[in-house]
Amino acid sequence: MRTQVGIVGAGPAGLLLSHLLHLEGIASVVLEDRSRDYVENRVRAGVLEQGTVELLTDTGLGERLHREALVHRGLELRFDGEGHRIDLSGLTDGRTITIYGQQEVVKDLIAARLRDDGQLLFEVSDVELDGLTSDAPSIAFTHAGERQTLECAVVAGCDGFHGICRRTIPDGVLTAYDRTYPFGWLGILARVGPSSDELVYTNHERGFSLLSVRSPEVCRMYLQCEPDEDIDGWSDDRIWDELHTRTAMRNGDFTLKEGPIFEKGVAALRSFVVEPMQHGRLFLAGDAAHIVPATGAKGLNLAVADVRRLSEGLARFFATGDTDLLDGYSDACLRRVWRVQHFSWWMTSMLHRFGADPYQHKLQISELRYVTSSTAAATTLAENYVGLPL
Ligand code: RFL
Ligand code: PHB
Repeated sequence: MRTQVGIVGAGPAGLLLSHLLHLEGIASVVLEDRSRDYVENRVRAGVLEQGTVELLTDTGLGERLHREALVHRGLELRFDGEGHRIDLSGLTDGRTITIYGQQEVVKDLIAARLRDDGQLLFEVSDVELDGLTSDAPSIAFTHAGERQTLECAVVAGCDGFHGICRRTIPDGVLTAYDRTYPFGWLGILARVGPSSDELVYTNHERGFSLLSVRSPEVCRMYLQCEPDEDIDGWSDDRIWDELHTRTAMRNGDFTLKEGPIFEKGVAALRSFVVEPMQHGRLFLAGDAAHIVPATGAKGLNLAVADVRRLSEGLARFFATGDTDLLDGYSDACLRRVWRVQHFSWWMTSMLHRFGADPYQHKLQISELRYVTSSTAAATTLAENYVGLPL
């Protein structure tokens, strides 16, 4: 098999890259180790920055998104039993965020690639990269019981944090930076309408909680938990009790609506970056190169920003042979990556319980009071949350 760009991973990064390259007239093949059904139903992110929505819209992926997604103009920070609204739009010249499940983005991307005769191979195994520092790299893989080789000019490593592309790069090439957090998130989906018009991020003495939404009938909610929390210890009743406790308002002015829970899972929180995001003809994009804790709602948006740059560099390269944009890919992405690393770490630090440390809790409350009372501080949160034009 032969193509121009071999893409490993059919998450948002790999699929969107394949779509953007197609619009530039560049051929690609996407290799994914899971089934189509699995990647279309994997529940993850929900918040799209305006820039992400604009890119999806401009490239023909906005039809269902604009029909079904929810546009939000603010969010709430809740602490000490009181809610404080951050006017995201008012503080950022009218910019908004859009709530649309990551798996819906993935479904739309897969539909678009298949409509355009894109080559997506699901359930491949034993992916191996070769010749990365030559100008003719290749990807060996097994599909439907048959070992095959994909010859290409460039490999895009879009295979997420646990993928093989980053790990294929020889020792000594990459520098890794990371931070783990002493907690995880227990996330649920419930069949119930939202209890609040906007997302509610709560700092409570029993731990962080987040109320989000997917549609007028489905809510997404999270609780801070142990990083290795056993989900079997969490009955539906226990989850609702904990959500009620953490989101309660001192004046009793909030009612959390309950409904049947139909999805539960625990995710660890982690910050991670490798530099550079390139080795020879291998370019890393999305979670393969960097991870942020979900508190800033940035991971998917960062993956989109990476592949937008990568597609521009590849378009120039295949049109002219010129590698200047590709050579600058890693540095250009890393500027945004580190801004988002800081923002996600900051939101996480401000909103979670780090053990019984009364001093740190006092600092958090002081910072939350500042962010919710100073226009300058609120603007910092708002402009990062809606997405900076880096
Ligand atoms: P993905 O989505 O992990 O896709 C990688 C794909 O590669 C496949 N793969 C392989 N394929 C072939 N061969 C191999 N050896 C392979 N190894 C792996 C995998 O099966 C998979 O299909 O990475 P990508 O495309 O970079 O996308 C990144 C996003 O998925 C991620 O950053 C976000 O989900 C993070 N995130 C959020 N981001 C946001 O922007 N806004 C949010 O509101 C938000 N909330 C979240 C989140 C992540 C969460 N979890 C579960 C980690 C909330 C949660 C709870
Ligand atoms: C979500 O809706 O899944 C979501 C929203 C905001 C976050 C993280 C996840 O910060």
